[in-house]
Amino acid sequence: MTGNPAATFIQARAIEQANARLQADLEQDYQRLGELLTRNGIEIDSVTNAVAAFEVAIPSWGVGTGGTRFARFPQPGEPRSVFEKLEDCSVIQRLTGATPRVSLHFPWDQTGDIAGLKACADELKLGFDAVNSNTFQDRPGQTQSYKFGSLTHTDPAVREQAIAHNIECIKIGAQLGSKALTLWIGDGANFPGQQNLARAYERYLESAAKIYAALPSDWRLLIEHKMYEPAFYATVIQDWGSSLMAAQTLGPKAFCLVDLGHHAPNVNIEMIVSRLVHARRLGGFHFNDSKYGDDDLDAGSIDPYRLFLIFNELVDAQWRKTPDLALAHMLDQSHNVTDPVESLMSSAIELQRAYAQSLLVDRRTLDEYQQDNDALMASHTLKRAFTTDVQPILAMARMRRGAAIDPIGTYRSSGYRAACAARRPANLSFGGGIV
Ligand code: LRH
Ligand code: MN
Repeated sequence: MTGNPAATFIQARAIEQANARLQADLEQDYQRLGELLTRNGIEIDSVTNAVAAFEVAIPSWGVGTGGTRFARFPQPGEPRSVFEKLEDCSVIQRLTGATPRVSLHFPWDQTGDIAGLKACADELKLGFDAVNSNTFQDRPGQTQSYKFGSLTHTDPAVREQAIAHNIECIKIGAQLGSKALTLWIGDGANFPGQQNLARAYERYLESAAKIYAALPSDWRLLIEHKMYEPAFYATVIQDWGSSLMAAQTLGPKAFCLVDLGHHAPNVNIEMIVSRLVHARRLGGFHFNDSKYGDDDLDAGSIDPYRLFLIFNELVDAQWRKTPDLALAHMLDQSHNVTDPVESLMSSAIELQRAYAQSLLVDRRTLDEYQQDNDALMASHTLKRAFTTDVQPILAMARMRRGAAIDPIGTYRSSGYRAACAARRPANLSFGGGIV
């Protein structure tokens, strides 16, 4: 795998040189924040260590330029294969230190050389998180169409094809070291009456049980619900209730995955998170942000307080000693107007920010205000943590992991994108869709 631009352009030395210029100011800011937190009984290094240990997976489909049904405006140096996608993912990991794993999507990341893919990832010091199946698109040579659904299709031949594809994804994932399958299906209806809502759900449970039975013992099935799109009247796994009932029906290896963009505007997602934690069935997240629909915008770019409130529920669950809260954190975004590498780096950092702020919540005091029904002071206690500028903690966590104090600045001065543009002839397909 010679000529890997990530190794060439984002060298440790370049990161050290860039950090050297910023280190003194960082240490000053860090010390000042440390003094402030000490006054509130918080040891800054304990927060920095927790942030440094926080990891989120990169969606392989996120490093290419995304688009909408109207258009896609590719940019220079787009990755043309899963191998080039891994190169870009390793740049994000080198500069943030927070994204050591990649979540693949099949058949988008199909390659006849799975062993080569594993070797490439090993060389780039990347691992693989949950694999994603795809029974929401037909591909050339496919015998059964998914036009009217996949795992819930009325025709058993279509369901069998979809089940076989998911089992194939598990097999590939197992070769790559993944430990989970994310199962999102677009199955549903566009017209009232088009589908028997109850029977469709029963077909889902029957099909998903066959996929569940194929899971290796140490794997998990992550069920992803979504309110609408591509179905615009009813979606079989439309909400957290449908997902939770399915997980509880399938078995102990089935969990619910919360994609932030899969809810109606203003839905209280942190409440859903709290309920799934209570049910011991919260399996992970697809982080992104949205203003209207499943916009797949950068995490924390529209409503950072909502992101904070979600992490606040996770930290509160830890504080209440909720057992076995092992979560798969993943980003799931579509980058239509920014450099995907930059957007994914800043999104990973926005998750770290929300996590760090959640660790600053004075939970004992908050608990007292809640017991006393002092609504205002309870709200203020949360807001105080949210309004604390934790930037020095985030940068220090990166520096201590050998990553960049200023990832975007270091990336831009590395010339990586321009080098990729020279190395990867433009794929000028202006088609629609996410990839
Ligand atoms: C569906 C979804 C799902 C992926 C796809 C790329 O909207 O969130 O997680 O398979 O996006
Ligand atoms: Mn998703």
